[in-house]
Amino acid sequence: MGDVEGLKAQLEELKVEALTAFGHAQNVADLEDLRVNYLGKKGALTLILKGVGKLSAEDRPMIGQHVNAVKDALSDALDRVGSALSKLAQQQRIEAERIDVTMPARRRIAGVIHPVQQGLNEMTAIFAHMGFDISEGPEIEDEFHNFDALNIPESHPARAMHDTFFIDALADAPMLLRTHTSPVQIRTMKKFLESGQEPPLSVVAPGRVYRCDYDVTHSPMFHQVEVFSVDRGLSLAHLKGVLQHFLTTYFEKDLPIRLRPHYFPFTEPSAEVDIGCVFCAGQGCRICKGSGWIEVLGSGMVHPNVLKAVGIDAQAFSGFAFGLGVERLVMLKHGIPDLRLFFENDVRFLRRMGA
Ligand code: 2NM
Repeated sequence: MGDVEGLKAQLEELKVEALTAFGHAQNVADLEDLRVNYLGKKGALTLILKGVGKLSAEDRPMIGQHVNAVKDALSDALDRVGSALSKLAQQQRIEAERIDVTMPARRRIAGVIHPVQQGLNEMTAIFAHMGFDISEGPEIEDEFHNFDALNIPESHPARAMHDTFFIDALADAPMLLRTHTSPVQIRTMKKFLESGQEPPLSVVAPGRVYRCDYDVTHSPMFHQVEVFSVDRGLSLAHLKGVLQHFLTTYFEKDLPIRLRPHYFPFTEPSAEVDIGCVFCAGQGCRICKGSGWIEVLGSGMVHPNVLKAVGIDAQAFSGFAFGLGVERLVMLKHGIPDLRLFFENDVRFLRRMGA
C-alpha cells in the first residue's frame, strides 16, 4: 500500500512540475523538448510506469487510471500551450514582416537621351518627314569616299595630317576617321545607281565625325547632319525652300534666313547660311556681334565633279546639299553657353536637358 501512495504522490508531483515547465516554455521547440522529457519513450512518466509492474494485481488498475489521467492532463496542456505558442510566433512574424504601403516608393533612376542625340533625332526626323531617306555609314573611311569623290584635291588643306585623323597615314591606302558625313552620301548615291535606279534621290546622313581640332569651340569628335537631293532641274530655290522649312521647324520659330556666297570644293555655287539672331531677333547683340545674323550651316549645289564621281549624268541631273554641326545648332536652340558641357557628362546638365 505504501508503494501505491508513493507512486500517487510521485505522479502528482510530476504533473505539477510538468505543467509549470510547459507554462514557462518560450516557443514550440522548447515545448517539444519538454514533451519528450515527460511523455517520451525515456520520459519521466514512462519511468514511473515501469514501477507499476512491481505492484500487486489489485493495485495496478487504480494506478493505471492515475497514470492515464496525468498523461491526458499533460497532453491537453501540451496542445493548449502549443497552439498558443504557435499563434504567438505567427503574430511576431506578421509584425516583423509588416510593410507600410503608405511609404513613398523608391525613385527609379531612369537615364535620359543625351542632348546631342536628341538634337540629331529631331533634325533627322524633320528631313524624314520631308521624304528624305536616312542613311548611315562607317566612321573609318578611305581617302576616295572622304576626299577624292567629293572633289577635294590632294593639295587641299583639309587633307593635311594636322586636320585629319589618319590611321597609318603612310600605308598605300591610308584609312582615316571621316571628317564629315558626306562619304555616306557618296556611298548611298553609288549603291542607289548600282541597283539600277535613277534619281530623284534624297538622303539625310547623321553621325559622328572627327577632326584634329580642340579648343573652346571645337571638339575632336562632333556630330553632323548632311543632306542632299538629286533630281532633274533642282536649283538654289529648292535648296532655300528646304533650308527655310528645316530651320523654322527645328527652332520652332519663324526665322529669316539668308545665303551668303562662300566656297566649298564639293558644291558650286556654295553658300553659308545665316538665320536671324535667335538671341536679339536681329537687333544686334554680343552673340551675333551686332550683325543680327548667325551662321548655322554650309550649303550649295552639288559640284558636277561629285555627280560624275558616283556616275550621275551631270548634264541631266543637278543636286543641292548642305551640312551642319549638330552641337552648334543644339547650343543655339537651347542657349547652351559652352560646347564642353556636351562632353563633360555632368549628370545635372544632362538631366536638365534630357528627354
Ligand atoms: C557642307 C556644305 C555643302 C555636302 C555635299 C554633299 C554631297 F555628298 F552630296 F556632295 N554632302 N554634303 C555639303 C555641301 C556639306 O557642309 C558644310
